[in-house]
Amino acid sequence: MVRLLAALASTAVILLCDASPAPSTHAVHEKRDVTHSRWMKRDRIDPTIKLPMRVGLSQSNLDRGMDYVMDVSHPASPNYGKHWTAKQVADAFAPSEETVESVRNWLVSSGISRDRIAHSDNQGWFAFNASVHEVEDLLQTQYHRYEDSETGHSVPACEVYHVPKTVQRHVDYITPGVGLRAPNRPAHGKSKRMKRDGSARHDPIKMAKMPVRVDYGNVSTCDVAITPACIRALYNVPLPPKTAQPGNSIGIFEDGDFYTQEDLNLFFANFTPYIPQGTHPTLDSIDGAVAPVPVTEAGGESDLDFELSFPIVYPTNVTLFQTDDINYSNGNLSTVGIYNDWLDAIDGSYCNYTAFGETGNDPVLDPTYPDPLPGGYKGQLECGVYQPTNVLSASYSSQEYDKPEYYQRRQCNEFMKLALQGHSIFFSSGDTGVAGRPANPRPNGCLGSDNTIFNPRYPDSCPYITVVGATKVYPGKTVFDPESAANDPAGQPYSSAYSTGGGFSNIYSPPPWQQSAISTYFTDHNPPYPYYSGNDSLGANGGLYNRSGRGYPDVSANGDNIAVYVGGQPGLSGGTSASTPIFASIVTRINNERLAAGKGPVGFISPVLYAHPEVLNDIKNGSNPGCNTDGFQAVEGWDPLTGLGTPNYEKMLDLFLSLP
Ligand SMILES: *[C@@H]1O[C@H](CO)[C@@H](O)[C@H](O)[C@H]1NC(C)=O
Ligand SMILES: *[C@@H]1O[C@H](CO)[C@@H](O)[C@H](O)[C@H]1NC(C)=O
Ligand SMILES: *[C@@H]1O[C@H](CO)[C@@H](O)[C@H](O)[C@H]1NC(C)=O
Ligand SMILES: *[C@@H]1O[C@H](CO)[C@@H](O)[C@H](O)[C@H]1NC(C)=O
Ligand SMILES: *[C@@H]1O[C@H](CO)[C@@H](O)[C@H](O)[C@H]1NC(C)=O
Ligand SMILES: *[C@@H]1O[C@H](CO)[C@@H](O)[C@H](O)[C@H]1NC(C)=O
Ligand SMILES: *[C@@H]1O[C@H](CO)[C@@H](O)[C@H](O)[C@H]1NC(C)=O
Ligand SMILES: *[C@@H]1O[C@H](CO)[C@@H](O)[C@H](O)[C@H]1NC(C)=O
Ligand SMILES: CC(=O)N[C@H]1CO[C@H](CO)[C@@H](O)[C@@H]1O
Repeated sequence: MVRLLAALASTAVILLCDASPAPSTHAVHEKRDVTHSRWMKRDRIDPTIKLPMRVGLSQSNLDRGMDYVMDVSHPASPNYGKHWTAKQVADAFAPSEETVESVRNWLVSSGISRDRIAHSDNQGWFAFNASVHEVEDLLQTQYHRYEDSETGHSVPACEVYHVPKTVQRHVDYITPGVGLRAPNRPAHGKSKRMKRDGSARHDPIKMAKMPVRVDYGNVSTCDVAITPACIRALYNVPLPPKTAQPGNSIGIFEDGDFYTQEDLNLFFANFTPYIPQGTHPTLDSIDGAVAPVPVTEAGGESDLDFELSFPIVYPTNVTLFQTDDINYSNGNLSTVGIYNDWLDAIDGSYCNYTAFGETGNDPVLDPTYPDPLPGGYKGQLECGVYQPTNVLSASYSSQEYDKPEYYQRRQCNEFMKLALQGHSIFFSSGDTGVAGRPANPRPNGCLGSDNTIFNPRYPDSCPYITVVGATKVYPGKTVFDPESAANDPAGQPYSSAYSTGGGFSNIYSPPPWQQSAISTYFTDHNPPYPYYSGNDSLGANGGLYNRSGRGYPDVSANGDNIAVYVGGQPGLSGGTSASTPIFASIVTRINNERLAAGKGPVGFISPVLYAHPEVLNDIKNGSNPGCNTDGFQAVEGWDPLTGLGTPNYEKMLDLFLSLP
């Protein structure tokens, strides 16, 4: 590609003919409808230059993914719990023989001979080299050089291209095509570092000093500090089982934040003497990631995740999916995609998966391996090197707004495939209420020209993720009182304001298992804000949220005043970062019991929980302010800040043991 671009840059092309209109046998397949001020249209491309063409084939049955997931995850389905194998998943979605043949026949009959066409191993796409002249004929288009004003890169692209109507449904996308994407690295070696806003990373961990008045074994101080004893009391979790079921594990995702053994040891010694000193997660290091780190570099996210999960699941294994080499994970580089490398490592088929106009990792958003920087990971991108655990927990999220929709949909589809295979996936709902994370040009983290519109989270809005919001035991309350939604104004007790994330997607509509809960919410507890919906534009009618979007979170758990050791010091930590491993650990305990009873893991649990909200503690008090509003209110039933509520382990266990 580098050589091609150099050739383009040095070739002056003067060709002024207009493309004649495409024949009526053809249809527009893709047309660029966004104008990118960053990209400048330059000269036509020399017709003799060869382009590396790739035709992504339409996957079969993509539109049936939701039905397939319902079939194995809905408690009323006769196939409940009959999770799919990786091969069943691959076969169900591979392009059909008809698709492969139709596209190949079109190419061959257009003059691209059979021996020039390569077919990817995963059946997903065709590749061939062809001259610009051939491709312009094939796609009834014209190629120009487009120059990226920020990096100096040039890419060949067209504004619109056509394919025969008879093959259109078999083609996902063609590159080079309308897309304008180039690596964010400068073309001319000069380093112009793009500052990242940290938006792809975990919410900043909030820490406050540990108050002196805490009796660690006594639940009477849970309104001051949440200890493992408080969590057991809140959610009815008995002390951990004596034995762990082989192969059962909770997998925790980390990127750019690292645990330290010294903190885990201090925590175990003070709060959970039944966990031996030195107990640590099993490290599944992805693309050169290293953990643990010395206590001086302890990460508040990782320490919190393990100090919450071990007390609930021990002696069950905890797996650490530490992701990305130090150059990418320390946030110095401009890439902002973080889950794709993890998903590649636990499902090799994802590395080359074609859908939504993209194959494999995104060249702009995702890290590139081998990492060319000094000290970077020199291996190839790791594909399928680890097994995904039964439960996956990630306390990292950003905003839908930060990533292109095709990128999110491709990734969401992978979460769907993991759900089909029986994995439960939990993400945190964010710590900024109905707003997103503040970052220029959105100082309050809200959308629209006036920064007033609520800002939904990514990847939370993907319906195949079970999203966890945060609750709190307010001062003066006990673990036997109902909890409230977590909302701390600045200084109480952390230095910055924190309110549990929640709202409605601008991308996905409510999945079938959630529809009735959402409509009950709107009927019985209509929020006092104007909204937009359907095909309305963002913010139409003065709307602050999308009334047709998937609502989140799905559930919640405590996420405030959590007792931790970080950097060798005791303290209080908070955030939906805490809620997520708590909920995920409780589900891991349930898997342990199901496995002991000869059953499979619970898999994707949202459909069961929406059908049986009685196994959760409904949270009916509190709000999640943001965007200069009070946010939403916690009410009876599902609401967009505490979901269906917090876990009641005994009730959940009975329910899940009663299912096949
Ligand atoms: C296209 O050409 C490049 C460079 O000559 C070559 O490496 C590649 O294998 C070719 N691709 C196909 C599909 O023939
Ligand atoms: C817990 O603390 C309360 C108040 O300090 C005290 O009354 C109670 O006896 C303690 N319970 C236990 C089990 O130590
Ligand atoms: C826990 O993980 C270790 C290391 O991978 C493995 O040897 C052990 O068998 C696992 N234990 C269980 C109960 O699965
Ligand atoms: C990268 O970021 C880390 C902080 O995460 C900093 O300590 C380090 O100096 C940075 N390295 C470079 C080369 O900028
Ligand atoms: C990449 O990592 C190496 C080793 O830690 C470090 O020396 C180098 O400064 C890093 N480069 C950047 C750009 O962060
Ligand atoms: C609102 O959500 C729906 C999903 O149901 C989506 O199709 C639509 O584009 C969203 N509207 C806006 C303005 O984002
Ligand atoms: C949105 O627009 C599409 C295409 O114009 C139409 O099919 C669909 O019914 C519209 N949806 C709503 C909710 O109005
Ligand atoms: C309701 O939540 C507020 C904080 O939003 C808290 O101050 C109050 O104590 C809670 N009330 C009850 C009855 O839990
Ligand atoms: C068959 C195929 O296309 N394999 C590719 C899958 O993705 C990895 C990582 O991007 C490549 O190295 C393989 O060549």
